Amino acid sequence: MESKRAAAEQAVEYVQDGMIVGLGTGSTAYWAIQKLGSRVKDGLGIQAVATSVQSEQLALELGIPVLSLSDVFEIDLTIDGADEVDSDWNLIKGGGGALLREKIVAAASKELIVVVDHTKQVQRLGKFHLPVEIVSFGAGQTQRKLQKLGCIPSLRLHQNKPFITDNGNYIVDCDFKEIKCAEELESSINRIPGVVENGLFIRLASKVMVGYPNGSVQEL
Ligand code: ABF
Repeated sequence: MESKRAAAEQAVEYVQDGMIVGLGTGSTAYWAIQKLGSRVKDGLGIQAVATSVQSEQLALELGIPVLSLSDVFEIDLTIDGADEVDSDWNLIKGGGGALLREKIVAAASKELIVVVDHTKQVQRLGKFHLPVEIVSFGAGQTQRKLQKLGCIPSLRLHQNKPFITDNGNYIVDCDFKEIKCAEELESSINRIPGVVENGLFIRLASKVMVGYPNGSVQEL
């Protein structure tokens, strides 16, 4: 936890008064939101857009003013976690099931700081099964088309029922073993009818901060 907290809190140092801040989702983004909450209590004047109901609720509890993304032209800085990050700063995200809003918020942001612990750094993406958000209608068809792209697809379950995202969709976790061309795969997946979005984030990160157990942080 120290590694994640250290990376998240160092990322919050980049938040300036007056900013509109994107709030990520997951246990690393959690620490960024906590730190932002304490800076807001000390007088920092920001407004936030959350990437999940969970992060929005946490922000409101901490007194961070929350906006709807529809009311915002552009986000100044988003701080979010990731499941894997490679040397080109391409990411796999979505382990927490929030990838759709995370990708929309990331794409609306001038800057995206990705905060991870050192275990998330990989040479090649794919060991973490790629989350893909799909609509429930024809989910079997969609999974079969994902399989044809070279993966073993598994419908994500929660308490033995399909996991339902904040947007009312399903998540399929796709085991590609190793992803050789992330950019090409990202487009191929999104061309499948029934797919809403996938967890490959290609060239969206502007900075990566990596935390270590001793509390040190490497800014890539
Ligand atoms: C979120 O952060 C998700 O996209 C990703 O799965 C998660 C990483 O998990 P954690 O920060 O809890 O390790 O953005």
